[in-house]
Amino acid sequence: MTTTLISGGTVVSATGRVEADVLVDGERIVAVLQPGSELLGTDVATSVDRVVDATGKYVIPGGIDAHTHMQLPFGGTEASDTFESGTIAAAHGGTTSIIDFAVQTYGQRLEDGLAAWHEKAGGNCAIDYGFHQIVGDVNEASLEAMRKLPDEGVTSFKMFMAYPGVFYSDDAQILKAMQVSRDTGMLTMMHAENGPAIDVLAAQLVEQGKTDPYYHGIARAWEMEEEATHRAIMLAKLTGAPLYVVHVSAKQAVEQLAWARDKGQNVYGETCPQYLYLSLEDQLGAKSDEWGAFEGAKWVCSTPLRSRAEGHQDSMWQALRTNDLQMVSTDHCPFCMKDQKELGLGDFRKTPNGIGSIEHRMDLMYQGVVTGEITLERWVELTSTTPARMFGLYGRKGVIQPGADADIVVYDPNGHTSIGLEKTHHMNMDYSAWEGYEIDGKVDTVISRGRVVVEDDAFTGAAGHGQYLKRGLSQYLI
Ligand code: DUC
Ligand code: ZN
Ligand code: ZN
Repeated sequence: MTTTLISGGTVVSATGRVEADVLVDGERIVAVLQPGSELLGTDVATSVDRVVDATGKYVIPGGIDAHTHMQLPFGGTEASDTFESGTIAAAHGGTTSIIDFAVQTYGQRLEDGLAAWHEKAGGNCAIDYGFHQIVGDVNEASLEAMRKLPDEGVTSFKMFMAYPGVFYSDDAQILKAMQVSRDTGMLTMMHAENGPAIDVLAAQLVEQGKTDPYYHGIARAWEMEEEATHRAIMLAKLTGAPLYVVHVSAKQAVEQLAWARDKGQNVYGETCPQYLYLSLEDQLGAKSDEWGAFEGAKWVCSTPLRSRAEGHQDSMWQALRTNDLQMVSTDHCPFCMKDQKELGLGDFRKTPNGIGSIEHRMDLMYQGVVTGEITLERWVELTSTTPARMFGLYGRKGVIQPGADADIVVYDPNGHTSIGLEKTHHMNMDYSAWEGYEIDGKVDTVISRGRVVVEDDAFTGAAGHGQYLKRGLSQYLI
């Protein structure tokens, strides 16, 4: 087994920072040592196979992106990252675990949906991966099958209050699924937008000739997110199900979460980098020689980008500070402009919804440390430690301590990252949603279960190194 010492760095956790060396044996962390420690009378650095010099750098638990969609069939096409390309891009960006969404489509057996995802991911991932289950067809058989998901290491499932005719569940279906959540302890994840009402508004806009991508955000008004979030909270309260609301973007939705949490309800929420940095105004202003106003399709996602003038972005950062929101995931759902996003030319409703960010989440959130939005420790908590706790991986992931998997990122606060298609881009997309973003920090070295998978900007890992993560129940609930 290879032994590695990560020496000279500042080990940062969710609760503090300490100058320490981290000793790795094989796939696990075996010790967090005082700098220059001796083992059996010998300097540790001279007795290991490899030393990673982290002097002047941060040593953090590998990022966990708990919301990704590799190879998702959606919007008349398929998300463009495979499990291989998406996890290699993730590794470049300091993410060492993902939790992707296995899909049960309408009319499909739940078990078959999960099996299909194992088929897609198995042997192809560069980093460890787990699954949530999308329940796209709530019926007696799927409700029964859901009860067996924890045995498979799938301890959370997602339902949609949006996308009628695709993934949508009505309130009766949600209620029944939440009863399973209550009985099993599985976390209910909710896409909280009022889909039927949104579809009416979207059709009316198109009838008025308002077909540009910007109108996607107008149709998906924040009121639709606030209302659905409230409804999900009330159904969760009634059933006793723990609730986790995904891709929160509206400040009024956060207010709903905070209201429920203040009453002691097991209610949680994530936001994504796009809702912290990008805005509806940016989308309105986006025009290019190649695409004209259709340039805005690059940022069509759901929930949509929100108005900066209305203060949604500031509210997201604040909620991350106050723990009204607990985590940052990407909702990585990449599509190319060519042949994919361009399906929405002339009708924004036909634009595949999604943004690719898996490679940049750790950097974009680190920039929030630089600008003073969050602390260094909170950065680690939001991107690694809480995702591990929320989704039943803590102890093994999300922490640098003896016995944990050696998923470690050495991050250089004196480095610099220029994001752009021609610069730092390993996602399978023909554009970057983050073109031109500059980060005052840089991923230096990435270690996945003891193996160096990224160094000097080069991928040194292998597709197939990533293992399936059988997750336990959430370790975050009150
Ligand atoms: N939102 C997206 O933007 N893409 C995939 C699914 C979703 O809910
Ligand atoms: Zn969603
Ligand atoms: Zn999603």
